[in-house]
Amino acid sequence: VAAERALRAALDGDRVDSLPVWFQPIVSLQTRQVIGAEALVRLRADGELVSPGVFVPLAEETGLVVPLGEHVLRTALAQLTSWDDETMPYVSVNVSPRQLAEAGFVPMLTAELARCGLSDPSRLVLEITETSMLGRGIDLSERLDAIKALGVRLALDDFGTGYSSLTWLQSVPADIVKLDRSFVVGLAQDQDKAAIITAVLWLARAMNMTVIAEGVEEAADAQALEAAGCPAAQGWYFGRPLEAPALDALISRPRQAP
Ligand code: G
Ligand code: G
Ligand code: MN
Ligand code: NA
Repeated sequence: VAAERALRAALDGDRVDSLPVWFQPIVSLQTRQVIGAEALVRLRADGELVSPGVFVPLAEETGLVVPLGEHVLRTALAQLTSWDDETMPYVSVNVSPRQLAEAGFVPMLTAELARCGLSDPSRLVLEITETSMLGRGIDLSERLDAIKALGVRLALDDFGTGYSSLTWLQSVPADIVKLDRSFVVGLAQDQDKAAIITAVLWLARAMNMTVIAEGVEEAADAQALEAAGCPAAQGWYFGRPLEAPALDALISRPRQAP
């Protein structure tokens, strides 16, 4: 209840200050250069940061995820437009199931793309999860086709967990598969995880999708991913979610050999 009140107040007030959008780097495993970033919202209430793990589910239940999602998309697009495409090739934005199911979602996305003046819409990636598909009573494939028709790319988030199935992989016009961190943590010491990663890479490639491994915290896991042929990754080992200027500083700093 306290979190809901704080979220409502934040949406009614100065959103830039109370709902900052942070960015976590996504890197090429071969070059270790930043190839993109995931936008991750925070809630600042009474001077403290509340985790989206707490308030995003609550925003889903109450419907506040609609104005929240619009705020995140607008903020992320403004930041992406201010970055040239060499500094930051793309930004990836999470879209919750309820947000995607809203009738106004595609018109909102279209309007925000026009408003920010981004010349290449493929620099925007939307991350969706399989729960988006279940029991929503909407034709999700039509909605995803409409998003693709705008030139925006799609990523399957948390792939490999929960209800994410091969049907999902086959039925969604996705460009990117984000392999859940449960398959990445401890990969270097786990033959089964390595086998799963190899299989997902093979499957994704056959379907013209690229793979981003999530949750890389250790150098050994980054190395094992690279050896398996995984093209890209994100995780604390490469960088935590940061405010845009801090991410800029990280990108422009000469890289030490890992
Ligand atoms: O940043 P953190 O790891 O604490 O995020 C926790 C969860 O909140 C993750 O599942 C993440 O996808 C989700 N999340 C973060 N930012 C957003 C957002 O802007 N929109 C939605 N729908 N989910 C978000
Ligand atoms: O559900 P989604 O994949 O969007 O969640 C992204 C969340 O994962 C963010 O909240 C982010 O803070 C978190 N995250 C990013 N990198 C790591 C990592 O290396 N380890 C852990 N435990 N969490 C991470
Ligand atoms: Mn995500
Ligand atoms: Na994920």
